[in-house]
Amino acid sequence: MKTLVRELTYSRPFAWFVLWPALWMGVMVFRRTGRTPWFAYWAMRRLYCITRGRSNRWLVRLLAAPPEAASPSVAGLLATVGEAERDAALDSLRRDGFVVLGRRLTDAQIESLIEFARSTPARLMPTPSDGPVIDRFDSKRPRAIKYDLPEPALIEHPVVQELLADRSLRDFARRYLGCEPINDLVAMWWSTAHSSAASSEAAQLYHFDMDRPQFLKLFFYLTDVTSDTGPHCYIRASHRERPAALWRDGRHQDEEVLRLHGADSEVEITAPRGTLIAVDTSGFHKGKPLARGHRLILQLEYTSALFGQEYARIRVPPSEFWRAEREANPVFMARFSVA
Ligand SMILES: O=C(O)CCC(=O)C(=O)O
Repeated sequence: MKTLVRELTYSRPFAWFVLWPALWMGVMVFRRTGRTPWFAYWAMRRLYCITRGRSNRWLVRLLAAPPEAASPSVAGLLATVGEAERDAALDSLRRDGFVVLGRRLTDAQIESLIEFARSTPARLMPTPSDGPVIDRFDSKRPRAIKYDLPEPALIEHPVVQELLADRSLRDFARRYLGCEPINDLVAMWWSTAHSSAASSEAAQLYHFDMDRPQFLKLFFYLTDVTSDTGPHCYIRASHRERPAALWRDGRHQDEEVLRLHGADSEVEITAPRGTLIAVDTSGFHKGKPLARGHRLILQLEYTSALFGQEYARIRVPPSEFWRAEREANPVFMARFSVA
């Protein structure tokens, strides 16, 4: 019965009579308030599956800000990447859904971020049955699979601020998204070998993200990542095409995804610490459960519009960084307000 009702929500009549009106109403509310009603967010996710992604392209045309004119020189981590190399990277990203952009952080930057991640209390996931839910990461005695660091503290870290202000990263995202990007998330977390069973909550089962109509995630590995220490895994090209049975929201078992996509479509992204990877996580991806050790990762997300999942609006202190960035980049910094 439950399955039948669920399947009904994927049907075309349901789409025409319920989902499209809900989405349209949500767009009107969003335009007035900057907030998306839950039913419109849900409708966006369902319609994405029913229309094979076309409804999201319509949303992007409706909501995204036009791209700023490209500047000939873009300072930052990708400044040394020539035009031809950058365009080849963008082509790979469009074709495969991800691209490895090489080792981009210095040892000093990495050490400083690791020090922050060790000393800052993080939220344990899944919630442990005993002891505190907020705790510092201890590599000798991990108490959970994931330690998620708090975003308000993270965005005050000087290296994170450098990355947020990095024009070359923003330029890369702008070219991929085809519009003026907005930052909608900065995240960092430890993954551990606390349990070998894949955790759905810690995103260790295949899924696609659909918090917004279009987005790009930049991941920085902050520890060396091998096949044993939790590589980010991606099903090549699954952001563009997928078998009919996989146009369904939710977590999917490895066996199902690999059977339907072909085992050779799975890529484990192993790389040394400091490596930058751009991923369109509207394709199937997951973190592989760790066999040993731990992994620290930093993520910056760029989106076309804040429509969709509830997002954090953060009041930031009136420091020079926030004042200057907020003023120079009102679209990119839209969810931050200076106190
Ligand atoms: O930990 C990972 O590599 C997976 C992360 C993930 O699913 C996400 O950021 O959307």
